[in-house]
Amino acid sequence: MLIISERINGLFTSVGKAIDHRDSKFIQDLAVRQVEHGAQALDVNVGPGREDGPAAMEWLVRTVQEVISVPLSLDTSGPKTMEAGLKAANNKVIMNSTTAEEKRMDRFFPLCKEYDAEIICLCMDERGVPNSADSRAEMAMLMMTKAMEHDIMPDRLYLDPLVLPTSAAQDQGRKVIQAVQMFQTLNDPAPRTVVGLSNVSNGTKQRSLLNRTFLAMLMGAGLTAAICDPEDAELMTTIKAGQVLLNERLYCDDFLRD
Ligand code: THG
Repeated sequence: MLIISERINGLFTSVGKAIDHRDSKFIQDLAVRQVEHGAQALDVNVGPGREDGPAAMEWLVRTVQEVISVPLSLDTSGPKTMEAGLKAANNKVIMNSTTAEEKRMDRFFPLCKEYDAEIICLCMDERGVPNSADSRAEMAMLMMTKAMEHDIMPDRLYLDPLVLPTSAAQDQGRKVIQAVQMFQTLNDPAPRTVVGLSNVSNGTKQRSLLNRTFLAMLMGAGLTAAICDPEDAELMTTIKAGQVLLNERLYCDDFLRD
């Protein structure tokens, strides 16, 4: 399971302020802490409604790269902000993300090829989020096909079924789990899958409990990566226990130690 930290995101008030003030120390301390807690990649997002998107992304990428060397997941829907991040990045990059909208794919897949990046394919288009596992798989297949037309092989992709808040769309959790299972049948070897885990608990009182329970279910369905908070200790022990139970981590009595 690839653990991608969700925390370098201007959506968090403190991070948004740090980006506004170009507070390198705050961002660097956070990035280091995330990696120390087990993040194997960092999702970097300058936050919504920003006029200085490209400049903020360039600064954010340079700032975190001074202290950590894990891959970055550049989280933006803006092509200019994305390109600023791609230009500034030294290490492996995951573009987060294209959707199934034609104009987004036509802009983002060439960038993906040019910068030799990996890319997350998010199951939504101009009509919104598909309402079933089948329609998510259909949309994932469409993005995979379109990527291949741009000479991007399926092994460069992460398919994201798009997790919705259980407080608002309770019927979607099961459909997302089914979609993760179906995605793996779309190619051989099975395509990788990713979710933005904390979406599921948005607007609820039991965020951590819902996050880790959903993650355990998704791991059982074969999920390969999650954007989540590695500082959530119970989430991290759930991941370790899941890996032991799926025979992906060697069992020993002290399996929580490493
Ligand atoms: N798929 C992909 N990328 C994504 C998502 C996804 N990126 C963004 C998001 N979803 C994953 N990251 C987060 C980050 C923060 C929160 C949820 C998901 C979150 N934040 C608090 C909130 O909104 O309540 C902020 C609280 C605060 O201000 O402290 O929940 O699905 N590919």
